[in-house]
Amino acid sequence: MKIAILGAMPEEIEPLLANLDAKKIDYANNEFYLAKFGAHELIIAYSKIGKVNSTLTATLMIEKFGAEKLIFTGVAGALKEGLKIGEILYATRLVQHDLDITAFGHPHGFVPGSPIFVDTDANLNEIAQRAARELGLNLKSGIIASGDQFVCDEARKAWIGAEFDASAVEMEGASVAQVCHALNVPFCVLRAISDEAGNKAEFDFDEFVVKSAKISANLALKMVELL
Ligand code: 4EZ
Repeated sequence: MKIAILGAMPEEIEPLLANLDAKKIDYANNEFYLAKFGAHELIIAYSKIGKVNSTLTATLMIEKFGAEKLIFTGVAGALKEGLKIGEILYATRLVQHDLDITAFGHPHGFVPGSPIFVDTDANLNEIAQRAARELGLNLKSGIIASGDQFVCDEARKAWIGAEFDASAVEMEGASVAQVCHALNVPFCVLRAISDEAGNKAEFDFDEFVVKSAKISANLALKMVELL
């Protein structure tokens, strides 16, 4: 099977590439890495940060490179008290927290023709849980909210958490979800916590991004072993 593993930043996929002998293809201002892994063919890329970049890369992985399933791996800011730096979750569903036509009476996150929340694939989430057990990881789950903003503000953090009942915040998951939903490709989103999205979150992010990204990437690779 052709399986896409997508991150947003180099740090989020480098732990994968370190373990593989991959061939690099440059296309559309992106780098795509092709590698064999057991019976599977992997397509690995980092999209660059944000919803637009990740939309493009996810679409290319599916439409140009033929990915049949997609695993997103990376880091996120925690919105809930119980989720700490270094812990990891999978998204049950994803929403765009910055999509706003509320002036017309619509709810936050909604535009006509698209669902507010996109669910991740139950089968992949099941495999993520099995993979986590094998690695001895305590895999949590929850709603993930995405937007084109690094959240490092207590008020914004509280609002996103309350409005969408979201557990974590990042900048790509919900756009990748829209792509996979539209193209009928099963997908999941793994995110290890790098910061708590409050004041000065950027300092925690810088300190923990590499370590947390590695935790998520390892889980993604273990999932591929079980697929
Ligand atoms: C975006 N990613 C962060 C990109 C940071 C620095 C040059 C994940 C993330 C995140 N996104 C970790 N913590 C976050 C937060 N508090 N708000 C938004 O996907 C770029």
